[in-house]
This record gives sequence, structure tokens and C-alpha cells, in this order.
Amino acid sequence: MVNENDAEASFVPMSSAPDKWLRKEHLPHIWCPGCGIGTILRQVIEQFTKLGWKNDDVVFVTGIGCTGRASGYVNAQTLHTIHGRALPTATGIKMARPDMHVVAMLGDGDGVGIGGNHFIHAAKRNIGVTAIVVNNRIYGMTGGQVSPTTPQGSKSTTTPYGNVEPSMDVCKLALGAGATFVARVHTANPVYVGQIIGRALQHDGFAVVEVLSQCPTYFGRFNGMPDPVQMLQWFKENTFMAKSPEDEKEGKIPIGVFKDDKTTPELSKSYRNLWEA
Ligand SMILES: Cc1ncc(C[n+]2csc(CCOP(=O)(O)OP(=O)(O)O)c2C)c(N)n1
Repeated sequence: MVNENDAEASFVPMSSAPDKWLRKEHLPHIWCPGCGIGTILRQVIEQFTKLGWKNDDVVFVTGIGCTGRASGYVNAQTLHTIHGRALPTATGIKMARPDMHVVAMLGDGDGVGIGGNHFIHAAKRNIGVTAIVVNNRIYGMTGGQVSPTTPQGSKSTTTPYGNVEPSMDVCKLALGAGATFVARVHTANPVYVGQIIGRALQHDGFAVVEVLSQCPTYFGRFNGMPDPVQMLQWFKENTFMAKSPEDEKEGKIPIGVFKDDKTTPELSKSYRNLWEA
């Protein structure tokens, strides 16, 4: 169980963010009880409020999946695109309207499976988009199939005897491809999720925040953690604060900010400089 101190550290006070940033007429949402996506979305809109952004200045783009449904609930300029294609869409928007705050929220399959090549190229280009990758380590919406981030040995509906493939590390991929802000957090500490998403939203370049999130319905049930609290506890016990995704400690998952490079030029600005020269 979560102890009292941890619960206090993770407490999120009520704010006016949902009034300003949620399309209440689209609620209730479709997410399963205990899903982590709502926790993450709440932190995203909390940061929009803190930054004083206007609804019309934010473009919120998603692909397809449980995570993809977030664009239906956010009161901003929103696009629910096709599976894996949120980032090329977001790239086009940022190039045309560099004055807008462009945010993409992706599932792990959406972001680094079917959309993996787009992810690599968005990172390589350093386009000014914030990519929030909700890593529930499964294809949630379609019924719990194995995803590129499913850990080796974990069960899914398509790997009932355990996944034989190694899992893909979203942060290492982002760093290798050239993203200029890269971080990993988890839903057991929503306050920290918010802090890091806040930094990523203000970053001028391609910013990736991988949020480890619980899917009790399809990941937890198949892997001995049917209760979402067990999954949150697992995140707490199996992660450690690190400086690099390469850091190692007792087989645990490194979390923290791994890169924050403010010197590499952002793509839409480089283009504009070229035109104006
Ligand atoms: C081109 C295409 N291929 C496959 C699908 C079916 N599909 C819908 S959602 C999904 C997986 C979503 O998984 P993920 O991106 O991890 O998001 P989650 O639902 O877990 O949030 C798939 C394969 C689709 N909609 N379009």
C-alpha cells in the first residue's frame, strides 16, 4: 500500500484547470477504472493553466488508441489523427504556425510502434513539439496485444507464455535520434509528472516525456497486478532517479530528466531564418 507520506507527496490540489481545459460535454471519458491516462491528462491541463496559455493557442494532437482519445476531451485546437501519425501532423502545424503551442500525446504503440519512424524524424529535426508518450507497455485499446515496450517475459494477449523479444527504451530511442529534451516519469507521483511536463512544454525543440502508466485491465491482469494500486506500487519499487537511461541499479527502471539541451536550433525557427536571410 502507498504510505501516508507518499500519498501526501503525490496529492494534487483541486484547481480550476478542468473548467478551462476540459470539454465537459464529452465526459464521462472512455478509460477503464484505474487507468493512468486521466492522471497524466490532468497534469497536462494543470500545466497549461500554470503557464497561462490560452485555449486557442494550444494545438493538442493525438493518434489512435486509449491515449488517442485524450484529444476529444481537451478544450483547445485538437486533432485526432490516424494511428502513428500524430507527429507528422504536429510537425506540419508547427511549421505553419510556430506561434502555437503544439502538444502531441501518444500511446507507446502509436508513438514508437506504428509511428516509430515519425518519432525518430521528429527528434532528428528538433521540431518544437512536446511529445508525451503514455507508456502502458501494451496495446490498450485493441485488447492488450504485445507492444514494442512490453518488457521481455511479460504476458499479453498475443504473448500468453511471455514476450520473448527485448523491449524498446523510448528515452534511449529519443536521445539516439536527437531529441533535445528527454525525460521519464511515472504515474505513482503525479506531482513530478506535472513538473516535468511543465518543463517539456516550455522547451524550444522536440521534447519527449515518457510517462510509465498503469493499464490494470490488459497489462496488470495478465502480469499479477490486477489492482491499479499494485501497479503504482510496482512503479515506486522498481524505478530510481537517474541522470541517464543507461544508468543501472538492481535491474530497476531509471527515471528523471536525461537531457535538456537549449542550444540546438528548433526546426521552424531555422526555416524562418533561412527565408529571412
Ligand atoms: C493503421 C492502423 N493500424 C491498426 C489500428 C488498430 N489499433 C487501434 S489502437 C491500436 C493500438 C493502440 O496502442 P497504443 O498506441 O499503445 O495506445 P493505448 O491504447 O495503449 O493507449 C491499434 C493497433 C488502427 N486503428 N490503425
